Amino acid sequence: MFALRSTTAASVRSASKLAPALAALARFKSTSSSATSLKQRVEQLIPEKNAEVKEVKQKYGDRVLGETTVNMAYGGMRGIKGMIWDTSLLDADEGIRFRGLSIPEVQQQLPKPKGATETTPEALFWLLLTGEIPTAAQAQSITDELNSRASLPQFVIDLIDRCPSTLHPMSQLSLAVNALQHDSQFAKAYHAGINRKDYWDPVFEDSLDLLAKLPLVASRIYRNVFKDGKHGSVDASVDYSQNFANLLGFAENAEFADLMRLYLVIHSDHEGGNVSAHTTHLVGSALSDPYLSFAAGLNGLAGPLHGLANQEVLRWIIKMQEEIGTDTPTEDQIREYCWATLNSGRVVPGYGHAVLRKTDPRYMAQREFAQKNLPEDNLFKTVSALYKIVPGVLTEHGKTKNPWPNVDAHSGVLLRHYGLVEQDFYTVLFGVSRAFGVLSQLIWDRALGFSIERPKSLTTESIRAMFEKK
Ligand code: CMX
Repeated sequence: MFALRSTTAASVRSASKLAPALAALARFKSTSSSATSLKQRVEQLIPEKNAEVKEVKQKYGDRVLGETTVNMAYGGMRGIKGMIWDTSLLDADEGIRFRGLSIPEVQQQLPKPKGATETTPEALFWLLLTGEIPTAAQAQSITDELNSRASLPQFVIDLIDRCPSTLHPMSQLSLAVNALQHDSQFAKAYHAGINRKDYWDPVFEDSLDLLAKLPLVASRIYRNVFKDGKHGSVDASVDYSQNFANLLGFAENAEFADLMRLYLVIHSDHEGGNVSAHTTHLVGSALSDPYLSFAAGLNGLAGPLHGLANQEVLRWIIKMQEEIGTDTPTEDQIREYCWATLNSGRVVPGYGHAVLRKTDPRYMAQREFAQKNLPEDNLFKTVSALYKIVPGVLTEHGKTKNPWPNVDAHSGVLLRHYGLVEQDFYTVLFGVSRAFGVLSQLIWDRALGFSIERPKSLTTESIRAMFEKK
């Protein structure tokens, strides 16, 4: 990987520039097995990754990644290759891979807690940060670490409790995450004059603190807005998803905890260009701390074309059942309802994607969970009927580039089956999961010294001037 075979003067110069990084890599290789904590392991990997990035930039820094057309500039920068996101990569046909692993591979290869059928976001977090499959003990060490950090400052509790129940749960989540910034270790370290080489360390600490606190924040919002306003506490003997299930009020149902594990794993990361990931990365590039960066990402996730689509899907299906007057609509009735939605100038929520061109494997993972655990659920049957009908309708409609379902088309029916029926809360669950992905990359952004983002914008007039010059 680091072979420097050329004997030109330039390559000798670059080889000598790489020497310290290569020496650090050699040190890393000899010490990797002694890593006991995730933080230690990340610290060991940083010199290697920095050496790799340096090498790639030296070798290929002048190469062109792709062209940008005028349509791309007007069309939401779709497909422009302009950022680095190492934790996951999205293929239009195959879907997401986390550090090279597909969702079924993640489900198969990552450790599971005793008695669980799904792997955990803690194990995934290790994979996202290191590119390595954790042992059961390593995954457990993240669980323990997060459990030990799970508490909220009183003023944040008061702040959430004072929100009117009419304030959308996503706004409450964003507000609380911004308030947690009060205790940002990165912000304090920056103020105290930390060396830029060490930025990643307090960003790592903030990220773990934030991940640990999110179930407490999210469940507090849920129980205030939709339940009795009574709150539980974190049980140090169980994993993150079981704790989250308990805090939400679903302690009794073991299947629900497994659903949470699946949910939190599959919604975590979807490469870097989507609105929530890109926003977190962009705001972080100004050295805003993880709380401020992630809160910004959450505000993007709260848009109906992005994460909020999961609440829209269930709302749309329930409205369809109400309007048709049955919870077992026929295929013809469903088709007619889809056309009515399209003809009234609205989108069919849960279908289409900016990158994907086939069924989202996150949809398939949830479908398999439903086939196993709730095959007779009427709403699941309707979701399955939609899967049969909507792609054909959207293809006939002729606008969308991808008529297939995305992740949001399936999550609501699973949550509803277990009694989590409050659609306005669904995007909060997406937000808790998304933190695992975007914070992993944010730690690497600072470890690799990524620059402040500043792409070039143009005016319509300047585009005319470019191409209409005599
Ligand atoms: N229903 C109706 N029309 C749709 C559509 C859908 N599900 N998906 C795309 N289209 C339309 C677009 O609105 C666009 O119309 P105009 O040309 O009139 O503007 C046209 O088809 C082309 O769009 P596209 O290139 O296929 O899709 P985009 O990359 O522009 O947008 C997305 C992607 C997801 C916003 C879009 O498919 C959509 O609105 N889907 C429904 C909302 C949804 O499910 N969002 C969740 C996505 C996953 C997530 O982020 O959580």
